[in-house]
Amino acid sequence: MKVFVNKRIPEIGIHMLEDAGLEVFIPENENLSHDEWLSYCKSSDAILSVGGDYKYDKDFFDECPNIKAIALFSVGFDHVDIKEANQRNIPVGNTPDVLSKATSDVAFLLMQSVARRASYNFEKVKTGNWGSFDPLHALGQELYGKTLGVFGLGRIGFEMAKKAQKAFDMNIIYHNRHHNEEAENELNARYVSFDELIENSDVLSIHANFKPEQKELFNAEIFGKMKPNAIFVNTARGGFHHQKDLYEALTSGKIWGAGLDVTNPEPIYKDDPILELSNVCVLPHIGSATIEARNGMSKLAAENLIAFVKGEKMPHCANPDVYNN
Ligand code: 8YV
Repeated sequence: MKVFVNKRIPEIGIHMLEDAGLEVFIPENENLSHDEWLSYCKSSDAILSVGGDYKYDKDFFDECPNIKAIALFSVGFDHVDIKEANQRNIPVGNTPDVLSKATSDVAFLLMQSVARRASYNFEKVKTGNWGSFDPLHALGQELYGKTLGVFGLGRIGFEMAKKAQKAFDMNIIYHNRHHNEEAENELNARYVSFDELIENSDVLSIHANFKPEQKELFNAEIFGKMKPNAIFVNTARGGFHHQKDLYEALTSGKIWGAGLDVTNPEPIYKDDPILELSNVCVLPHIGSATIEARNGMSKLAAENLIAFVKGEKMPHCANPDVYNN
């Protein structure tokens, strides 16, 4: 079976695939045009898909009828049309758990960076503007005893809530499709309606899987309902927030600050005015960018493909329903 891997990943997964007898193809030039990428897909049986740039939609599946399995190098699968994959009996593997700590670390980092205006102050130092001591300039806020609102309390949200509680004794409220009993028992997390979440969070952190119907859910109306001291943190998907509305909310004082590891669009335009704001910290989607997490992702992606080749269920499958077809 020929597996197309569109970018180099940590060796561990590649060795696992080769040891299992799979033929692995990684192109020399990793910055593929859409046509190059498609032609490699057409000549492969399975894909180990790295990054969110390529869409696996109806057109893709129609053009690549030979593709039998997809192993994503990500936990998110918003770039895959799961219904289309199910209809064609194509299992789609993902990489949960191994990146939960790393991604929640970035949410926690952004929360604190914004609370203490770290990016703004670093910029001042870099540009030679350390300045003289000013007791009133660019003061931060403390997070002790404040309320963290988690939108989507799954594995990553749980890790974020745990850290926030341990470090700052924060109260945890959350909104989800389902109750998270583990978080309610262990962290005393309280399930609230979406409106309650928005209105009561001092820090609002997004950790949900992104679905098309949630596109720009966090818009002017929602920012308008948030607390003026609120910090908005998005490490999930940029599509969750309306970038211009966020800018407006940040400049008009509707909210206090924002920490983004994901932007809308992604990458962010280099002249996006949000980058000029002193109450913002933006990172280039580095949630899972640790040696540990990326090794784990490589291993899980390989495990998924190896299970498929053996005729077994993928251990981490984004569309387990495919096995009921
Ligand atoms: C990846 C991610 O870095 O897992 C995810 O869903 O967003 C990140 O871990 C990104 O998807 C590139 O593969």
